[in-house]
This record gives sequence, structure tokens and C-alpha cells, in this order.
Amino acid sequence: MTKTAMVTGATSGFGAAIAERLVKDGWRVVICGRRAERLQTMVERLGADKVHAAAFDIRDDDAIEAMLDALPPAFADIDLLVNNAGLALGTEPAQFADLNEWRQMIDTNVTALVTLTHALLPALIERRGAIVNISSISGSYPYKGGNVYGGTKAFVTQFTLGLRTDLHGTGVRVTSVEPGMAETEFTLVRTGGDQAASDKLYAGTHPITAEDIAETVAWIAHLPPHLNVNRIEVMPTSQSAAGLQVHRD
Ligand code: NDP
Ligand code: 8X3
Repeated sequence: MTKTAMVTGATSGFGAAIAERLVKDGWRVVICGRRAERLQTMVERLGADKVHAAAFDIRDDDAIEAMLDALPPAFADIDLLVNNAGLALGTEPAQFADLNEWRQMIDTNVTALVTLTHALLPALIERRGAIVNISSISGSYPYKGGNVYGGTKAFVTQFTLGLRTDLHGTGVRVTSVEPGMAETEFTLVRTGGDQAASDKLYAGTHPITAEDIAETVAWIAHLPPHLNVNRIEVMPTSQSAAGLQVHRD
């Protein structure tokens, strides 16, 4: 029987690649994001019987509710929720950061993610479904300028592990996917559209691609029901953790 996934942040990067990969693997996918024209292009390319476009701002509680109420019957029974929508804003140390940017990251990466998850939990339990949360290595390894972004991703990882514990015995599988440096629109968004800064960051690094993460999520989604990947950390070979810093007077 055809299964249905909901992928947030499907207009770009990981989410677009995950949605496309799941469709190729035979899933129906509800694709979410604010940029309606991008979602429409995906519907035209992948087929209206395979993807349903849901254009809304995930920070808007009423929009989430309206989106769920408006799902066409063929897309209404969600078996897999991929909580991918998210962003980093700013690269400045905390003392120079913009509070509005901090709040936008928390609203998107944390509050919206838990709101949508809360809304779908009863259905996911009924269907013995799965949740894949896109966290980040920034939740485990602090770096300068990562402050609130890393904090939101630490939340995502810990929330995932907590969900896994609470959902014990329900058959619902829950996974935290924690990618390292990946070239998507992520740095463009983070730097307010600075393409040169984005190109410079990834130059010569062979970063993770969106397709790499789509492959990881597809692997998790297709595991047999008795297996749960609790968390998985993926970095490009060219990236690894460095040591602590020491200040001397
Ligand atoms: P992109 O910027 O390419 O994609 C981000 C997606 O999130 C877009 O589809 C965007 O859609 C959506 N989004 C952002 N804000 C909102 C909002 N308010 N409402 C609805 N959708 C929203 O970046 P990535 O693909 O790289 O990022 C995907 C996830 O992966 C994020 O959670 C990110 O933190 C995480 N991540 C990224 C890494 C990287 O190095 N690239 C590494 C580790 C984790 P739209 O703008 O159309 O609304
Ligand atoms: C994105 C990965 O290391 O740029 O979450 O913060 S990193």
C-alpha cells in the first residue's frame, strides 16, 4: 500500500531532495514551505497524484491547523513526518547578535517543530508511523556564532530522544538526523543572501549534498519495523571536530 510522508521545508535543499527521493521510492508526499511557486513547480514535475503542495509559514499555528484540515483524502493519513524546515540566522558572537533573529530561529526550529509534531502524534500512533527530525552537528559541537542556532538543534536532538522514550511500545519510530556542513541555500539564508560568502564557505570542502541526506532519510524510512535509528551524525570527510580554546591574559 502506498505510504504518505509530510516533509517540511520542501522548497529547497534537504527537504526538496527528501521529497523527491521518497516520491521516486513510491511514497505520496505532502510538501510544505512558504514559497508556493516552488511547490507548484514540484507538483508539475512530480505529479499531483504523488505530491500535494501545502504553502504556509510553519510559525503560524492557525496555518498548520488549516493545512492539516485541508489535506486531500489521498494525502490525509501521514505515515512519516520529516521535520526539516529550519534555518540559521547570523554568524556573529552572541553579544553582537540580533534578538529578532534569535527569536525567528527558536520559533521555526523549535516551536513550529513541536507544534506540528504534537498535532500529528495521535495519527502517527494510530498508524505506527515514524518521525525523522533534522537536527545538526551544531547541537553537539559548539562553534563561534552558533549560539542560538546550536541551541535549537540541541533541543531538536534531545526532544527526539525524549519522544522515542515516551512513544515506547507504540511502534512509532523516531530518529534525529544530525548533518554537518552541507551546501544548500542554508548559508545564503544565514548571511542574508550573500552568495560570495556561501561560495567561500564551501569552496574546496566537498560538503554534504542534499541528495546525501535524502539517501540517509530514505534508508531510515525503509528499515523494517523492528529497527529504530535513534540518532545519526553525518559529516563530510573534510569536516571533523576540533579542540577547546584557551584564553591567556
Ligand atoms: P535551505 O535553506 O535550503 O532549506 C530550508 C527550508 O526550510 C526551506 O524549504 C524553507 O522554505 C524552510 N523554512 C524556513 N523557514 C520556514 C518557515 N517559517 N515556514 C516554512 N518553511 C520554512 O536549508 P537546508 O536544506 O540546509 O536546511 C534544512 C534543515 O537542515 C534545517 O533545519 C537546517 O537547520 C538543517 N541543517 C542544515 C545543514 C546545512 O549545513 N545545510 C546541516 C545540518 C542541519 P521556505 O523558505 O520556502 O519557507
Ligand atoms: C548546519 C551545520 O555546522 O553549519 O546545521 O552549523 S553547521
